Amino acid sequence: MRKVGIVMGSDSDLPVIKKATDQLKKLEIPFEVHIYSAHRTPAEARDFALNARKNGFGVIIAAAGMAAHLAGALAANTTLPVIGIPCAGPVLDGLDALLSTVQMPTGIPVATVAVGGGANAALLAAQILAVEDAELAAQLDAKRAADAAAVLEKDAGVLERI
Ligand code: RP5
Repeated sequence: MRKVGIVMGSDSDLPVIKKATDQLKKLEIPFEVHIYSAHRTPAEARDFALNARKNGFGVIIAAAGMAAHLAGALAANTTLPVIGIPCAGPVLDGLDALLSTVQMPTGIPVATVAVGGGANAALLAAQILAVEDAELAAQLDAKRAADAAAVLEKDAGVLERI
């Protein structure tokens, strides 16, 4: 199976990345994690994206906050799918990062998840890899069924909680 490449702009993004790696571990999907910044280490970020396909990656997840250009900068240097996670910063609660990540120019797409959406980023990455992996697709179907069952269990018990 191809790996998921995870890049964060700063170690302060780790709590968001942990949500993604927790999901990937549960699904037994191989991944690598790096701290490369579009602004502080642009050469490393560029090299990672340029070489990602030949290094065995199938999809990239990029998390960054504030002027969050990381996902777009990676996407500019690869045609692998790039999933952007906007991270909440100290001033605008992530709206700055959301707009910086999602508003990509035509030709260089970034699939942007919710602010802090580490789990969904991992699940979307899994769904991309599952296009060509029936076993992984079955795991994702089973997770959906388990999640639905958990909601219905709560539905059955909701009156007792009121
Ligand atoms: C972004 O700036 C990082 O992704 C992080 O979310 C934000 C703040 O970085 P630090 O100042 O905490 O390193 O590049």
